Amino acid sequence: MYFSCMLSPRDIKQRIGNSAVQFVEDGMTIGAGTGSTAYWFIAALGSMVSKGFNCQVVPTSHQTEILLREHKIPVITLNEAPQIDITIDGADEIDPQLNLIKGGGGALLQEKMVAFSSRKRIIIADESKLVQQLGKFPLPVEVIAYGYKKVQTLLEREFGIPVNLRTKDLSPFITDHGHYILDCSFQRIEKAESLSNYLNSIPGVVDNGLFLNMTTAVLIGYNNGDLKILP
Ligand code: A5P
Repeated sequence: MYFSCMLSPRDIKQRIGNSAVQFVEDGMTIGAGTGSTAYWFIAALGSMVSKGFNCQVVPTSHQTEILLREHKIPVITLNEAPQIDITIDGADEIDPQLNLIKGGGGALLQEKMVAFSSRKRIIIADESKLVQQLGKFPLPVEVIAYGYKKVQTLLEREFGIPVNLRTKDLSPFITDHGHYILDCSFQRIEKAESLSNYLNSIPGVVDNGLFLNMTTAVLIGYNNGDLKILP
């Protein structure tokens, strides 16, 4: 009888996080992602730092900054970073061209700024994040709180889709930079580039969760324990 070995979601993420340290080198300035997969990369990096590995790290969120400090990993701000060598972060959806939806954790703005300033951008994710077409995961759009309902109504009418204000404990979810998030249920995003440009042209929109043409490589963890680097 054949038994296939299936790992738990937590074990897959831990395996991906441990393997992601293969991309970092001593002395690097590193961007550290946000979320439950990046958590394990930071834990693995922390263990290397405790053994003398030298690096400085730019966090992509307040939550990540706390985690880095818990692991005694040297933290610097984006302004202080001369050049970020590599950023390692998670994603919510990854299409065959390695375009992404990010922002499920609400950190998309800082994540995009740190990624944009990085020479290499590595995405770490389990196989559930691989999709043929972006859009099933609701696209987060970060907006300033003032007048957000106008943006919400515009997007609902323009695209005929549900657009929900993200909430936490029955109040609006507030991002690290004091903004709100509108989650847009497109289901299928056909023209990601023009959509992204359109969204970012609306007064009140700060940025959106489409990360296009930004990914250097993706490290994917499979349920059976395999790891694969794409492309
Ligand atoms: C945070 O805002 C997100 O972009 C995360 O990187 C993304 O949601 C992936 O998180 P998980 O690794 O927890 O799925």
